[in-house]
Amino acid sequence: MNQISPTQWTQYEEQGYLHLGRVLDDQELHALQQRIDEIMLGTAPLDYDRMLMQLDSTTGDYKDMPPQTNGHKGATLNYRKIQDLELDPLFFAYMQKPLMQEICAHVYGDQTPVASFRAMFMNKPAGFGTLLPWHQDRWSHLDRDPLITVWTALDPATIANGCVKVIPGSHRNGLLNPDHPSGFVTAEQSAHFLRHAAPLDLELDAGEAVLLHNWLLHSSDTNRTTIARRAFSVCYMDANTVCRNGQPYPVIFGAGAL
Ligand SMILES: O=C(O)CCC(=O)C(=O)O
Repeated sequence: MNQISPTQWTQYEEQGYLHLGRVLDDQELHALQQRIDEIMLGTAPLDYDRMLMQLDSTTGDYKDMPPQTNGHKGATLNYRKIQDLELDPLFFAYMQKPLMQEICAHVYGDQTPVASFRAMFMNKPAGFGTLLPWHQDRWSHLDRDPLITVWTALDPATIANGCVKVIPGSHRNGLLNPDHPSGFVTAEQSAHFLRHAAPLDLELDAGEAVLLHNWLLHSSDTNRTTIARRAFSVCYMDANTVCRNGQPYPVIFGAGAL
């Protein structure tokens, strides 16, 4: 039986986001929380040289972020971003849950193989976190746009610790800055949209997830609390997508799936 109703899909199409509710039970949540901390501390049995890792900025300013490069950068919980988490069996199992398959089949068609463009830890370490400016998720080096992201809270995501904010319905304007390599919009563009629609804070409990249309304008603030805001963000795309630099992507559902 489908877990997402036609009414919910209509809401998603209108608003560009959909609360998926609790998607991890206590045991699964605890296991992922523990595993991501092990990955940050360098004690997980993974090939870190195959993983993109980035420490957080110390100023909260986007332009001050250290580069995101392959390999472990020291045992600390102050990572901002870690990609290639499909290499970890626990995160990979989560990516293949039936709910994710149902979402991908609805969006891309049930005969279309689906790959992950990125399986990414996004963190706002306690007392840190970097302000993420308004943007759409799109990448100009792909021959077609990945359409969806499932964003899962591994800690409570609140206004105070930098939950994701969205401008509901903004995905319906299409790509705002098609020439930008990764979907950032200008201050004038975001101000224009914010004059017409109030931003919505997507506060979630740990273990809850939200489905996001990749063209929905979103941003997130710094973390002013003593609680980290750990999250797992997976962008699912049509596995036929071709990357201009020839990079292969892991297939998650359908022919060729890992
Ligand atoms: O986690 C965040 O603060 C933002 C995440 C984001 O932009 C994404 O998952 O596409």
